[in-house]
Amino acid sequence: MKRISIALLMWALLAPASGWSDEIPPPYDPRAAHAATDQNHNGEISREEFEQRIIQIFYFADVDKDGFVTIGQLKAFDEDLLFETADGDGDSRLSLAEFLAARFENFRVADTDGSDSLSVEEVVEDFNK
Ligand SMILES: [Ca+2]
Ligand SMILES: [Ca+2]
Ligand SMILES: [Ca+2]
Repeated sequence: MKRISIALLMWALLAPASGWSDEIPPPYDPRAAHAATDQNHNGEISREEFEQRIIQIFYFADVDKDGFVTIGQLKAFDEDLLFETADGDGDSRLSLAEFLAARFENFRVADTDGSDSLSVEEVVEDFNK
């Protein structure tokens, strides 16, 4: 089974937006992904911060703005989501609700101490497993 990492998801919008010039960052840095998603910089990604990120990615991926993302649209932003698993009703496209449900399942798994938030360590651990 393909590994799902939420760090990859959180990284998704970071690289194109930040306009690196001369220095090419490593392709996926879970610490940078965590920092970018931790909006209030308290060292933890709350459910709200995580949800905001998911919604952001959904609307970026939904290029034709029909409220659904197809596998082709999503791959550009979230290449490691298990699309078939996330597509609960099997119509080959994901609603925001389906996307959120799939990603919050990942959140729950990554939150190993059950604090309802993700520390840097939890994100790094999830990334490395
Ligand atoms: Ca936070
Ligand atoms: Ca669907
Ligand atoms: Ca936690």
